[in-house]
Amino acid sequence: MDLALNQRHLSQITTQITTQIADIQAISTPKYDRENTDIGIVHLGPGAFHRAHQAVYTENAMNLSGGNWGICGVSLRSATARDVLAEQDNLYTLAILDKNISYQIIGAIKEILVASEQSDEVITRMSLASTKLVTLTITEKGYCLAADGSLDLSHEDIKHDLENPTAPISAIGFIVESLKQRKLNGVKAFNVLSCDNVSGNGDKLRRAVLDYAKQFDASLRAWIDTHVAFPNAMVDSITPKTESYTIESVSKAIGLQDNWPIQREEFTQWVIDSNWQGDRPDWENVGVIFTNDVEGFEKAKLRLLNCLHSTLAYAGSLAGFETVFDVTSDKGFYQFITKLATEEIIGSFTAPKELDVTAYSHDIIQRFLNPNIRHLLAQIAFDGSQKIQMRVLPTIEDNLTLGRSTKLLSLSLACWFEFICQALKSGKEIVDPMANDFANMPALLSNDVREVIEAFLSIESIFGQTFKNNKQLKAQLVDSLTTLRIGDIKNISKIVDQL
Ligand code: CS2
Repeated sequence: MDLALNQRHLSQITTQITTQIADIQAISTPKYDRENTDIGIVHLGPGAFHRAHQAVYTENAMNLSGGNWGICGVSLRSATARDVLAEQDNLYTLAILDKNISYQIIGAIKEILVASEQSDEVITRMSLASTKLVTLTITEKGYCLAADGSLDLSHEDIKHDLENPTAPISAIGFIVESLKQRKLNGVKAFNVLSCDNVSGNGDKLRRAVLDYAKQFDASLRAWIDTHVAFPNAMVDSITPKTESYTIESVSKAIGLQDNWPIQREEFTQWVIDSNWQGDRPDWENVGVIFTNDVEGFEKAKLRLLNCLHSTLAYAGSLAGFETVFDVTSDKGFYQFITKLATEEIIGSFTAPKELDVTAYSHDIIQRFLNPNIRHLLAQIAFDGSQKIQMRVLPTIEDNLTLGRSTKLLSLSLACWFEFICQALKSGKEIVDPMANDFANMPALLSNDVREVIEAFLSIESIFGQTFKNNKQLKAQLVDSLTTLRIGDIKNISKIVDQL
């Protein structure tokens, strides 16, 4: 196929409806004047999730109401996205693969910069008055936080930026340096919107930014504190990484070569704190929920969807499954995560009054059974040392306080322990910012389960002080890990029954 997706071809791709057996395929293209739309948002971390979620809401907002809300994506390290998308005018296809299949060509991203090569251009873009919002998907580790939620000043990226503030490498460094430029030049501050799976993401980012600014200039810190909003937000849409089959199937469907399409489920949700002022796209009229109870929504999502995801990622990988669909289709694992959700997660938090949390939990598990989405457990297993802090540990902590069961949560945590231990023993790569730390902990190779548990719980940057001193939890973890090691995790029901 010689036709590359680009701006010139957009007019040729009319909204085609081709009917195929059992599903309708629709292809839509930008309805706003893309070539004359200016950039109003800088997004740090334009990975798969950003391009399938926030960029799509912004696209739909511009289709509905216009506005200069073009996005400049800033890759903090890799140049791949910039180089591939530059070949196709930064256009890409969103493939929604669910009961219905549809394709939407997204034009919201107008520019992609690579921070490690173009830091001056990034700061210039972030310092322009036309940039009203900085949004982020930098994953949990990108916040450079210490266990107590403060900025980790010993983090290598933060140390670099403190010594080279005008040529930063961290998201926080770029935010503060560009705000400093705006303050110096009398340009109104932008607002900052985190779109990561981090509880209290806006609050945590705000604290980190203020901690960083304080290292340089108290007046800059005070100016940011006064003029920049950091609303909390919850984001949700299951978005596997793009694989070669995605590129082939999407290019065939749209009749043009798209070298970087994005695939996603139909379900999508974005909940943003309503308590802030500032210019933004017409998001509320394209489905974004603005509320003063983000916390309830984020707890429901992190503790249910993401905890069940991580549980399946480790338990399912140990059992030899490859995808979320495969492992959820196994009756024993389906029953395990249903029991975990029903008996130990629901009830551990106050759900938003408008959310039927039982139905929400059931729907999440049904979403895992989407046969059109090939979501690799290995992808979800990345960065477990960061993810369990948002997804598993807060529920354990609350259940211990409330006197509720933590048996199945302990099994979930033990599955992560065993996943790490088996990777260390086999020499399999561990994708985690703490991979080197684990490799330097010989106790994790021990056959003595108690020694393994003590070693993990001693990692204060993950478990703080409380977990290692809780005898009940420690006993449950020893019981879970022992059962995992002597039993066959493929028969998860038997393991659960033995606990
Ligand atoms: C997944 C999330 O990779 C992971 O850790 O659990 O990316 C998950 O797909 C999204 O949070 C769903 O909204």
